[in-house]
Amino acid sequence: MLDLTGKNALVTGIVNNRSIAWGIAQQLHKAGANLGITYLPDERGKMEKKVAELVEPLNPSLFLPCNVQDDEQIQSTFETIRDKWGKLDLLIHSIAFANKDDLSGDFSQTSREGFRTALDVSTYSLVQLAGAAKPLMIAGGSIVTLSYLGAVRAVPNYNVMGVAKAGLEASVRYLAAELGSANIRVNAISAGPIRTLASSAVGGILDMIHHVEQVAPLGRTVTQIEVGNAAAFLCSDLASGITGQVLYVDAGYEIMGM
Ligand code: 0WE
Repeated sequence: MLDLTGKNALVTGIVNNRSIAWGIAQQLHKAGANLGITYLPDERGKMEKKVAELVEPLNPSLFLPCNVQDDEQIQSTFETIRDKWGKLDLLIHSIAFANKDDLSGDFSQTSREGFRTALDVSTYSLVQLAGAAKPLMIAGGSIVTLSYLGAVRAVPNYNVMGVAKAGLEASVRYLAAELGSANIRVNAISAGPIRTLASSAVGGILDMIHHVEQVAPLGRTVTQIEVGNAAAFLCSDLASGITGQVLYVDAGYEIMGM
């Protein structure tokens, strides 16, 4: 049923075994996809080593540095995909960053630089990766990005990231409208709060998770693997009629009023 054999998938956004992208990569691998993994390079090469060790069991056929703030790294990532794979089928965008100072306190005090950084890394990167992927998705394709409820509700402290995710969800719709004629689908998964490297750096994340456990219909939070399963579905032919959507994978939290 859910079969991704013969599909080439580029997965961005893995930093450790708590990353949502790691849950997605595992489930794409399980469904038979051929994986390319990107990592955010640092000066010492620590991230390269760490991510390489983590993803080794998934036998990625490409493993590439890709800092989305560096146009040349994006260009060379997609040149390598063209040279080594010839075509790309699936793209997972699981990247976000805002300065920690901009994720608490008064939203009205967000600096121009902080606003720019959050939207550059978290929002524009989807547009740029999709634009680079388009000419390589010659047999059609599926692009999946990760959003959060803070895009459409004022979640305390999410602040500039809420604006970035709102822009991300709008970008999903504009990309879907453009790329549909090439049979490329573009969707977002709005995941409930999960303990990851990013969220663990946020004060009060455990209280938020506890709140979700009280309110969500399923009485719990979701796992990276559950998000991975939804991503595998959106990547598969089972979702051939779905594009431009935001799929909530949040144990039902979003539907509740109180
Ligand atoms: O999108 C996210 C994570 C966003 C994020 C988190 C950090 C923390 C550390 C982006 N950049 C940074 N930069 C850092 O330096 N989530 C949905 C998780 C998250 O982040 C929050 C949340 C939730 C939930 C921030 C404030 C309030 C709630």
